[in-house]
Amino acid sequence: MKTLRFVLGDQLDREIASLRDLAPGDVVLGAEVREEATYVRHHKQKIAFLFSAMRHFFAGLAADGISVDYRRLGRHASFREALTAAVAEHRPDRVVVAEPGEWRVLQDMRGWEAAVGVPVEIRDDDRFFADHGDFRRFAEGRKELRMEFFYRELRRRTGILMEDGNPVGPRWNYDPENRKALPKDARVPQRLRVPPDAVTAEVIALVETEFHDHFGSTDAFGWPVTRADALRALDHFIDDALPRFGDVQDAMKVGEPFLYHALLSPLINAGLLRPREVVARAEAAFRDGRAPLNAVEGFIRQILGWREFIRGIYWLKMPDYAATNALDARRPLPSFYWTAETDMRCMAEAIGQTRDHAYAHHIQRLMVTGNFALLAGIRPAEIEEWYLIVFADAYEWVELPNVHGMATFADGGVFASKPYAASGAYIDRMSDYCRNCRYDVKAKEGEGACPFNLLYWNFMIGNEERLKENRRIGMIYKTLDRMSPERRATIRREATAFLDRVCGPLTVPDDARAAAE
Ligand code: FAD
Ligand code: DLZ
Ligand code: SF4
Repeated sequence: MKTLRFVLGDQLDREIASLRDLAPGDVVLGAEVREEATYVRHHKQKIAFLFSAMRHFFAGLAADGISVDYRRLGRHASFREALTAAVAEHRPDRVVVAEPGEWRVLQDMRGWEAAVGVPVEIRDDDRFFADHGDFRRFAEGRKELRMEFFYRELRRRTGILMEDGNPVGPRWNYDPENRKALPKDARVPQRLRVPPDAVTAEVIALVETEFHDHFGSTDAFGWPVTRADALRALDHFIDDALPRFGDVQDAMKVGEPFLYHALLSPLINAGLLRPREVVARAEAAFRDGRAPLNAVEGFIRQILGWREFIRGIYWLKMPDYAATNALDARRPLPSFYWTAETDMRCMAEAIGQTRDHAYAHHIQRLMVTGNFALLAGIRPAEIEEWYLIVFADAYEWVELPNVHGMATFADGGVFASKPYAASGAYIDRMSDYCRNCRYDVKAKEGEGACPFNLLYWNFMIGNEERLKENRRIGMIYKTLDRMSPERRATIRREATAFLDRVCGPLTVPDDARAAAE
């Protein structure tokens, strides 16, 4: 039976389900299509990374004697168009594809069979530790969905960091040890950056022509684009950064975009690295005494815990998940999210490095750009689109729950027990940003006060009815109860003036807009 196997840009793994029973006579299809690069206007570096990784991957298959049909940008506008043309050309008996990472694409994929006139088999994407059924069973009958319990279930099931049925150490979680600020004399390791080869250089030129008006710069491009270089990057992380990853996992520093983070998410998400091998390498580093448990457990929890859990939430809750706006957030996204031109040093650092590297680490995403969006009440659709655009690792399955749920609480607490709202004090504790900022992090209001302080209290006042019954933030409302009405009014007035200036006026609520239409 002749099979056409369609491998998407984030499925660049020789062991992907769609290639598993590859037989002589089969054809493997790949396609650069404009729709995928423009359904949101992805960061230039993200497009360049993916196109270059795709070209290398398919060239590798061809070099191994596999029959490849690789269609470069310009021939087809969409996946469906590329597949239809390839089916007409190769006349296969069937098409095989692995399930995509986005609801949008799955909906389209379900219509491919009718469009191309041959059976289309959509296989589970089993690069993950858990499948959809595992997560559904975990979620069934639970009042609260918490990452920690799913993580423990996966630890037990896989035996990762386990001994005789118990967690090694013997705790499940070493997070309390992982919240240190960066010591003043810390020597941050040089990170592996792979300079563009000829393929990447060609793709960068293409991107600069075809997508010149997209966000971001390609000047500092340094992503590995082959499996061999991805494995080098993994080695480099395990040897040079993992041992300190835990201690200062939440720290931030001016001019240091990477610190001890893995920089592996674009590679894992695109298929160049397998989550299982990344976790196995980290565990081996602990077992061999090359990295401490707090670092290794902390790192493995990100992949075996958070990554799996986030994916579970996405597929369990979509498509309704994306439509909620639990805190009635209605401000437009400020323009400095695109320019990095703001006096807020923390925001300028996080956004500036995102423009330059298509990367910011977790705490910058959560507690700087995410926290601002939460406190300012940025419209969910706008902030979500920003996150989907700007990071080289962003696909909706992982971006959406992180933004809609974890950072902005727009889902009303599907899996977070409270909004991750923080004032400037948190950023000051975890970084040197505030020392380098024109605003005063100690000042709560008035000219020159840190906007995060003003917005934090404004957020708490504005959401009092929604949040005051929440056990995890009840204490804040006790403080608020002691605040004089005059001070509350000052905070509301100053915050509104600030938000009107940097974001623009409140937009019409979605339900009112719908009613008017
Ligand atoms: P490290 O900090 O070194 O962590 C190791 C690995 O753990 C990562 O490579 C990643 O595979 C995994 N991981 C860690 N945290 C998460 C998480 N919360 N969800 C899923 N995987 C996780 N990650 C993405 O891959 N794509 C996204 O689009 C994305 N958007 C995010 C948006 C927001 C608002 C937040 C708060 C987090 C987001 N994350 C996203 C999760 C996380 O920030 C990134 O995975 C991480 O910063 C990638 O950098 P790293 O490889 O250096 O990770
Ligand atoms: C992100 C992306 C981009 C920019 N371009 C392509 C492409 O041209 N061809 C392709 O196969 N995949 C691309 N991707 C990744 C897809 O958007 C991704 O496969 C879907 O969103 C499903 O996760
Ligand atoms: Fe950010 Fe406020 Fe610190 Fe400035 S003072 S860096 S705005 S937290």
